[in-house]
Amino acid sequence: MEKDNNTQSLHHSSRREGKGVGLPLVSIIMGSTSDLPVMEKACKLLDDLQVPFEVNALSAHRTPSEVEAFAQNAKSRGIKVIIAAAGMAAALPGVIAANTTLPVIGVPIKGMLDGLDAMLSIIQMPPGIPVATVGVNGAQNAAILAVEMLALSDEAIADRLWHYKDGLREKIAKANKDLAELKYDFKTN
Ligand code: AIR
Repeated sequence: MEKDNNTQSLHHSSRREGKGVGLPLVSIIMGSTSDLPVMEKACKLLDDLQVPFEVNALSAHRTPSEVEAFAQNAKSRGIKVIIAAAGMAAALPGVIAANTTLPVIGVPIKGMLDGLDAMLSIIQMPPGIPVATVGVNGAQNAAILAVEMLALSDEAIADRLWHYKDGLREKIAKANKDLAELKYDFKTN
């Protein structure tokens, strides 16, 4: 992990800037640092909405006992939601979900087969062990879903989330203004 430049810079900046924001509420876990370019979108969203989070790599296949220990201890450490990302035979979110009562959001990472392998591995959980699965590479949506869960019991977070969603509405209002400028002989608006 220390050899990976992306991870190192993320690690350093969170150590530098994350002091004093309190304990993490969201834990982002990825199967490999090769998933980081996708998962940085989740980090950015949580940062923008001022939600304390941690980010680590664990693999259901390469470090199975560490995954179990992480999942079993997450709740007592104050974590409220887990976002777990993996590609290929993506067992990580399901194994975490099997070892905690916290909600687990799974992010299928596109590697082979356009990410269909990972998506089906994450979404097709047996009855009793659900994983809330977002689309392939849907890291940003995973973070928004996590924030929506936190917003159920935190008004300040709910306010920031509302502000974020307002921004999306404004974006479409602006898009429609731009589209109104398009000139075609048979365009009626
Ligand atoms: N992976 C790692 N352990 C188990 C799985 N399924 C996934 C990672 C990554 C892919 O395998 O989540 O998406 C390739 O990992 P790497 O480390 O070879 O780049």
